[in-house]
Amino acid sequence: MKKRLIAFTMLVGSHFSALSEPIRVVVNDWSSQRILANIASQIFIRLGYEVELINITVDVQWYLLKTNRVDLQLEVWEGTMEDKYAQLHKAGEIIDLGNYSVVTREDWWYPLYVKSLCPGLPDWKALKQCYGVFASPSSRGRGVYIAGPWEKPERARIKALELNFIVEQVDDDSALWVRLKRAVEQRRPVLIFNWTPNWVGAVYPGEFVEFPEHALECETDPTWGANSRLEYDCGNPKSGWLKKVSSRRFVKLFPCLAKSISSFDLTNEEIEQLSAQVNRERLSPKQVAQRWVKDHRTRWEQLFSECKVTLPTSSR
Ligand code: TMO
Repeated sequence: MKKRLIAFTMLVGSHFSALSEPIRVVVNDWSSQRILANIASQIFIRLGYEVELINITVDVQWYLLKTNRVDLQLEVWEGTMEDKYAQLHKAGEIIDLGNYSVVTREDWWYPLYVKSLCPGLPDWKALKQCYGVFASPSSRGRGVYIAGPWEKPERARIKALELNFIVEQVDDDSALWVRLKRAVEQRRPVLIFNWTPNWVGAVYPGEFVEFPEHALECETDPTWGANSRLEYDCGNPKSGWLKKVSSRRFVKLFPCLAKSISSFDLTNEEIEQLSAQVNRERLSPKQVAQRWVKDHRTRWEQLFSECKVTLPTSSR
């Protein structure tokens, strides 16, 4: 196989050299990202490319993107990933393939009934009084905030805002939803990490905690904000971006795909509906992607129309 592909390269030029290399698409640990990774993969396969799905966490992905060992990350969120993204992008080590027409938010969140158990919410200052209702048997009276595995200095924020809380971190999104479901069934107070667009809000009406407004200086300048000695005395952005990022290798080897991906767009509603198919209809990310690719054929065929791999007939 390899030998044949090398022969093609000599025959038809560098455009086809890409064929000998699979496109490595990053798969992370929450539904919508898994689905988009599978959608891209399904499209690439239908166009004639070879694809590998690479399961890794967000904190591992940056180094692999920068060293060209993985190629494509379809969901980079401002609230949790902007620091690392900005650092690598500024150094020219990753490629920005553009934003979706999506407005994102990621932060502390609770189902609505919690408001009556902690009066003053959504204002974060309410948590200074009623942290006790969020305590668990092992938290020694402190409130418990249940976070996902995504990087954000939650403990730094708790410290800077002088909140009497501890962070309990779970492994992936479904672990968060298990905790949420259990609390809702017993109408117990619960504070979890959540985000939009996501399927959760349509099933469990809820709200984000309103922390002090986010600003870049909040994360770099200790004197900024309510706490004059510490950084992170603010919330995450309320209208954050969602973008696609690739390795440098990807745009060199697959310029046509890179161009098309940069025009690939989705709305908040579409991402919510996609994630609901995994979390409510219990389909796998791959099944959801197959359904999407089938139902939106004209849309993606148009977008990727220039990128189809057509081997010269003489080589068959
Ligand atoms: C990155 N995430 C959407 C899970 O916050």
